[in-house]
Amino acid sequence: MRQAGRSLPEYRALRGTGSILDAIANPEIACEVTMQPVRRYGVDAAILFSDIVVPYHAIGFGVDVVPGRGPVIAQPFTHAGDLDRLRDLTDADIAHVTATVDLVVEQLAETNTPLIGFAGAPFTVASYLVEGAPTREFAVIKAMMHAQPALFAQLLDRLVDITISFLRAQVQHGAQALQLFDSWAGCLTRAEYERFVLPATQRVLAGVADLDVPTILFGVGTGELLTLMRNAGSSVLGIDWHVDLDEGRRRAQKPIQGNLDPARCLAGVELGVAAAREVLQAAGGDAGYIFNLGHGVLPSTDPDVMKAIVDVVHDEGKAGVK
Ligand code: 1CP
Repeated sequence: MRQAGRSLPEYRALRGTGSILDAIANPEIACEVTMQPVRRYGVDAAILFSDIVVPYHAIGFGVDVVPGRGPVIAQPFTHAGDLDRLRDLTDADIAHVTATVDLVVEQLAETNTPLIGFAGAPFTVASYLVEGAPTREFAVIKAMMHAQPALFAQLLDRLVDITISFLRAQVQHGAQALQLFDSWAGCLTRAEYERFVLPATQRVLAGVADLDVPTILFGVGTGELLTLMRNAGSSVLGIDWHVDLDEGRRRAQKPIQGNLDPARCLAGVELGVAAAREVLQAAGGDAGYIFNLGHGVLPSTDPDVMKAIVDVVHDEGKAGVK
């Protein structure tokens, strides 16, 4: 999740006011930001400080990440000619990312904490490239999907290749798990997901299968899609709070990660901890369960609430849930 970033004062102090892409381009800063939540909270894994648009910025697609808004594309993807702007990713393109992974892995070794590398799944990345900016409707990408299915498929094909290269590089430099964020897949019907999106996601996960690291596939509001997503090939499915944990697990038929509503972390330590306990209760003694929020930490979250939640998860984990 976009976790450390938005709530920690030490993050804001370090990052300043420029584009997040400048912070990501600097391995010392990106390493430090990755480490901040690990030090403060003692979480069981770190997630790399990067973003799903980083590889596309790296190949010069013309991406910026606007503070308070998110990824914005100067010239969105509109026609077949734009496929040429999505060339293969080379090691040199992402040397800053792999340098960060090197630094982080070295620091995490001291506490035996694994690093989760990540990428955006093809559909979610395509939604930014085609829409040009964050959207709630996904109208332009859905129109392309239906009106120009061949172009849409070619676009996703290009994104599959780039995503596989990006994920493989992170593992080659020491990431011990991978998360694939299909954050916005929940805007699709089951039929749309199955026909237009699932095959590309399957190809990404098949393209990293030989690396033998656990993979987590996550999306927001994907409760209705879980019985399809479980066929994508990930080891774990991430779920948000829209679907009850029990029901999510029944649909996923594999280990699940989630699903505390980040809004419930805004109600103070006591209520935040109570909300985390509800999730743990729902998880029961499931040995494969991974506690997480259902989406990123909200910017106004009090770090003391997060710390109390991590502590209660660890305490209860000793009693059987881990
Ligand atoms: O926070 C961390 O240290 C983790 C690193 C991280 C991750 C895993 C960032 C940094 N971004 C992401 C993934 C990401 N980026 C996703 C998938 C996960 C999710 O759904 O939250 C998505 C959809 C994005 C795209 C993005 N980047 C948005 C969403 C915009 C929208 O459509 O609503 C935003 C706001 C960003 C900027 C961003 N990236 C990361 C952070 C900490 C931020 C926040 C602002 C900043 O500090 O500039």
